[in-house]
Amino acid sequence: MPPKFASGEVRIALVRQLSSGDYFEQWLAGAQAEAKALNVTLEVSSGDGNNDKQALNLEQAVNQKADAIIVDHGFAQTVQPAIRKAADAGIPLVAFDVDPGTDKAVVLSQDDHRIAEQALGALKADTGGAGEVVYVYVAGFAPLDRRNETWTQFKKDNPGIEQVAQIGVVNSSTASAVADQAKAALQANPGVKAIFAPYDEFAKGAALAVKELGLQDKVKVYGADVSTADIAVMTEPGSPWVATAATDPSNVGRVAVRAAALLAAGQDVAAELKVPPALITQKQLRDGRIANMEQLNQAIPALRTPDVARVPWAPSS
Ligand code: SR1
Repeated sequence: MPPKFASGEVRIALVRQLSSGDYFEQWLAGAQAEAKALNVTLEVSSGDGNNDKQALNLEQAVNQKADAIIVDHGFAQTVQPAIRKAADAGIPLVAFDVDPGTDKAVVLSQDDHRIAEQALGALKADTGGAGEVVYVYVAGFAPLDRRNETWTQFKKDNPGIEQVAQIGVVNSSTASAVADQAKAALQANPGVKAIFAPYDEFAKGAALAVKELGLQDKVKVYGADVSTADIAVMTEPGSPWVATAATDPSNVGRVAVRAAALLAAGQDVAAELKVPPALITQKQLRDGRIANMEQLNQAIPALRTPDVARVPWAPSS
């Protein structure tokens, strides 16, 4: 272990845009566990959806000369100026789900095109590639924008798929806001067969709307992300949420901290790191009696990616 790490002097700033919801909570738990294992201090801040606040937090991390910075989500125009300052100050940076605007940062993502491809593959298999679909999307979030690229191509490749409504909101109560929007969209479009909702807060909201309208035999939900709470929603009797494409968010948080730690130690890290997702179906969860993330990780060992940004001196990763 490099001496700076052994003495516990290394500080990594984690500068988040969002922190509420299953995905972001699991991600943070993984990041904190990895920081503990590597004996580094993780200084966590969140903009809680306020982009100006996130930019200020990032400026602060630069001014306080963190040994490395992780920027977790964020809008390019608000975070890129401070990312440039970090680069100019020689502070290594990992950009997760945000475009850093510089090739000096390591870019980490979950392979969002693949996430969308996997979920849409399930939608296509179930619908036969034809039918009315409600799409849930909010522009500006890099992972959602990449998933949207795949959705746009999917519609071109499958002319029988008709997007009859686009809904979406990201705030501190995303799932319930999306549920209200989804209800209205379903009532206005009684022929809908599927909802493509590629973020678990979207999928939870969509599933709630379908159930509240009693449409679960007609309308199925195809989502992204997974958590123990999501597994409960997917497997409950009559759930319309039939497939999700996901990584283990806590594993992704671990990867981000490992990459930042390597950079803080002056080691090389690939310019781009991608954590591959897996397709998880309702049938697989029910058949395998999978009720939580631990059981899911046992069933799908590929969700653990210890070789992505492996830290040679780590006790175990
Ligand atoms: C508002 S962006 C939400 C997405 O960020 C992460 O990439 C998760 O996968 C989630 O779907």
